[in-house]
Amino acid sequence: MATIFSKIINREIPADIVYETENVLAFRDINPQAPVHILIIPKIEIPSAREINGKEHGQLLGEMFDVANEIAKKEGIFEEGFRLVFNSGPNAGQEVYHIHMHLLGGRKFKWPPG
Ligand code: DGP
Repeated sequence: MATIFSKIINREIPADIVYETENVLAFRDINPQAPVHILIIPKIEIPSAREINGKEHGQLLGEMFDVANEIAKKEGIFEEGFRLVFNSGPNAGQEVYHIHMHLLGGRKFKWPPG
């Protein structure tokens, strides 16, 4: 089902887009939890990480990680490190059911997460 992220992909609503490939789009989170907080999404609609399987989506997932590393370098947080998160389903607090990788950086994070 289409979400607000489909509207961002289709340029129907604005977003601060930082990176784009044929298959992947990355834009700044509207409610940043760190100095760098970017969402990396596939252009195809997949609701959550629970619908991922390696055979079908391996290439796409690999591309999302390539994009994350590329952005981390551009944002100057590659060496110091960063966090990549997929919130998947209700207990993880997923709000938008279009799979997205959070790229968070620019500060130190705690573990375990809240
Ligand atoms: P999650 O809880 O993993 O589903 O996170 C969804 C994130 O998406 C949340 O951090 C806020 C962000 N978000 C929701 N709507 C918009 C939007 O319209 N634009 C942007 N840039 N980010 C959004």
